[in-house]
Amino acid sequence: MRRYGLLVTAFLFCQFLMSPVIRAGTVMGTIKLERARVVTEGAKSSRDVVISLEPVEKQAFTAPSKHIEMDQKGLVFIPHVMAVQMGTPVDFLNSDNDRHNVYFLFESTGETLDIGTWGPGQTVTHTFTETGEVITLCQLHLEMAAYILIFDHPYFTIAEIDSDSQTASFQIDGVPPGDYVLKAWHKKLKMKGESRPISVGSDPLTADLVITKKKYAK
Ligand SMILES: [Cu+2]
Repeated sequence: MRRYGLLVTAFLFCQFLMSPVIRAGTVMGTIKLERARVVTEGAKSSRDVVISLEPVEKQAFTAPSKHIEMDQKGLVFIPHVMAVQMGTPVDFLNSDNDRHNVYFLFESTGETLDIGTWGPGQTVTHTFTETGEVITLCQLHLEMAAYILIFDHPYFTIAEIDSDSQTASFQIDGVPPGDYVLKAWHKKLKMKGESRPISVGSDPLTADLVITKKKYAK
């Protein structure tokens, strides 16, 4: 009986060794600026670059149930740039001693949506159901603005441009092998070539890219 048990264990171990292990890949790289320089500090910061890997084959991804936050503090939206998976609840906080409003301008359609005006310490939760770029504004403080990028997949990250070197680096982990389109979004600049097809395997992949003024991007 004991010997039989050993045989079963050995058999299962062999099965384990032979089963194809699909390892998720990593995509990393540097972002360089060409014929452009950006401010990386303060409310007018242009330091954020949103990097995304859009799967070529459309799949339905379950959105995280964990809420993410956008605060309004010192008359500034924090963070200034947010990337979120469609369906993720976003909590809009008010940490000021003043009332704030939140309304969205959907870049692709030009449509707006006002989700309300609320006082200190209050929070309103909104869940985006469309992908794309959304400019977030406050009717009460016209200088306030933030950007929200909504994706229908979880493969994105935000890279920060360094003030001195004017470069950024990024890494996206846990990417299943397959074909993707690599894109970079910046509030003023554009990725050179606009997008790049890449094939992800189980080995880490390096994809360096350049962002520049719109007129030089193509
Ligand atoms: Cu406000």
